[in-house]
Amino acid sequence: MAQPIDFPAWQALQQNFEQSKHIQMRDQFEQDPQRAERYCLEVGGIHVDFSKNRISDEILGNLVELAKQAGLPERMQQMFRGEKINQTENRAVLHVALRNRTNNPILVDGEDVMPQVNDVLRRMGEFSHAVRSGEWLGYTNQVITDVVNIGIGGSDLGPLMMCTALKGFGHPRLNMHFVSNVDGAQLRDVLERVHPETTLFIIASKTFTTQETITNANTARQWFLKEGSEKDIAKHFVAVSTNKAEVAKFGIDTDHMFEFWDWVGGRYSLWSAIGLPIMLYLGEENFIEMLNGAHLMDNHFINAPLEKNLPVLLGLIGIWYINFYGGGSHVIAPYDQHLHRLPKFIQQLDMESNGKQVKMGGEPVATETGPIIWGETGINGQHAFFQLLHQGTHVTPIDLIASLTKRSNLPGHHEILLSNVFAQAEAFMRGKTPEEARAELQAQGLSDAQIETLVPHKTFSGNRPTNMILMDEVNPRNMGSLIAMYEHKVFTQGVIWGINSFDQWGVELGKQLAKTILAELTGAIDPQKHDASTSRLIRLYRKTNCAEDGTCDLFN
Ligand code: G6Q
Repeated sequence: MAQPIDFPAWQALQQNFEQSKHIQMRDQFEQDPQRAERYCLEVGGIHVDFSKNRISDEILGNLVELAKQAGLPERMQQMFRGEKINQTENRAVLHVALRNRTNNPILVDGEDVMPQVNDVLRRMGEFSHAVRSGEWLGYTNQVITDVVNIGIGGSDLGPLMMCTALKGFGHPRLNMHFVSNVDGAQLRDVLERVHPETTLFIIASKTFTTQETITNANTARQWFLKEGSEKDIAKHFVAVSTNKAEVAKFGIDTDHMFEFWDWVGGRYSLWSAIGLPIMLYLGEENFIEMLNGAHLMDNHFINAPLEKNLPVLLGLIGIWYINFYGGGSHVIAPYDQHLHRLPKFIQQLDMESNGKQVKMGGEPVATETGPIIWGETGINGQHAFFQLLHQGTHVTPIDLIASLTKRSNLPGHHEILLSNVFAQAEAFMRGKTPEEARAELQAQGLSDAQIETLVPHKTFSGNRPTNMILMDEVNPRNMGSLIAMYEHKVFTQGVIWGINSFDQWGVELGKQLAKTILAELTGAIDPQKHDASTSRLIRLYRKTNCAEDGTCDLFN
C-alpha cells in the first residue's frame, strides 16, 4: 500500500514547507485584505474561520491534491455505502446511517439497515416520553427523578458530553448521573444521592462484557435489591447493547433492551441507543434535532467539493502541522463552561481512531499519525497552560470554540468571554515583535538597560495557528453538526495516513492482562510469570490486603 510520502502532492508540500516556514501570518494578513473572507466556511450554524493558519492558496491546493491522491473521495463513498471499511474487524462503519434523516436505504450484507435504525429510535422515543411525562413509574409508583448511566469509554463520554453541553434543554425533573470508573468511589457517591424508588439505571455496553461496567452494574443491582425485589428490576434497569444473550444473562428483560449494531463504533455511538440518556434528558424532539444537525454535516461532507469541505479542510490543515511542522499535539479549547467535557470527548474520538502505527495492509506507517489531543475550557486554560502555547517551543494548533449567542443572562459575562477568545486568536497570530515590546517598555519609563533585559522575555514569536469555531447558538442541532464535523475530520486524516480509524486493538491488551492479575491479587491463582516489577507490585498489594494464610477475598 502506498505511503503518503510517495504521493506527488506530498513532495510538493515538502517544498511549500521549506519555502514558507518563515512566512509570518501577520504579513499575509497585511498583504491580502480578503484573507479572512476567503479562509472561512459556514455549514448550518457552524462558522469556522481558519485564516489564522500558516497556509496559502498553493498549500491548500496541494493538501487537497494529497487528499485526492490518497483516495479520500472513494473512501468517503465506501463509508456512506456501508462497505466494510473497518477491515480488521470486518465491519461496516455506519454512524452516518444513525442520522440518515432522508432515510434512503443503506445496505450492509445486502440488507437495508434503516428499518432497524428507525425502529430503535421509535422505541427510544416511546420510552423517553413515558419517563419524562411521568407515565413510567418506579416500583412504589413514584416518578423517575434520577437517571444513572453506567458505561465507560464510548458508552459514557458522548452522552455525558451532550447532556452537559445542552443542560439548558434538559428536563427539570431529571438529574443525570454518569458512572464509568470501577473505582467504587464514583458509584458510591452517586448512590448516596439517589433513591431506589425513583432511580432508573441504564446499563450501556456494546459488548456487555466490559469488566468495569458489569462490576458497577452488579453493585447497583445489589444496592437496588436491598429495598426493591427481583420483579421490580424491570422498572428500574434497562440495557443498551449489541449483545442480547449477555443482557439476558445479567437479568435484564430483553424487552427493556435498546439495541445497536456492530457497525456502530463505541466512540461513534452517541447517535445510537447509547444516546438514550441524551434523549431522556433532552426529549425526543431535541435528540432528532441533534441527528438533523449531524445529517446536515454528513451531507456537506459527502457533497461539497474538497476545497470547500469543512471537515476535509480541518483534517488537511491538521496534517500540515502534524506531518510537516512536527506538531504532535492539538488543543481543544471551548470558551463555554457547558462544553467543558468536549476536549475529553474529542480526545477519545481522535486518539482512539488515529493512534495507529500500521497501515491498513499491516505495514508500518512512514509518517506521524494522530496527534495528542488535550484541552480545557479556554478561559481557564489562559490562566494555566496557555503560557506554553504562546511562548513555548512547540507548534500546537488550537481549536477555539465559542457561542455567538449569550449562554447566560448575567450582564457582561458573554462579552468578556468572547473578547478573550478573539484576543487570544489575535495574540497567537500576531505575537509581539521585539520593537513592539521595546516601545511598550519605553512608554513605561524603564531605563535602557532594564528594557534590553526584558525585551526577549516580552517578545512573542506569534505565527501560532488557531481555528476559530463559532456556533450561532449552542443547541442540539449545532452540537450534532459540530461533533459530526470532528468525526469526519478524523476520518479524513485516517484516510491520508492509510490507517484503520475504526478499530482499537490497543484497548484490548491491558484488558487481557488485568484479568490474569485480578485472579492473582485475589489469591485465586498463584502469580504467573511477570516481569520483576509487576511481580513485586502484586506482592506489595497482597501484603497490604491479604491474610497471613494467603486468603485475600477482595469482594467481601
Ligand atoms: C470506543 C471503544 C471503547 C468502548 C469501551 C466500552 O470506541 O471501543 O471506548 O466504548 O471500551 O465498551 P463497551 O460499550 O463494550 O462496554
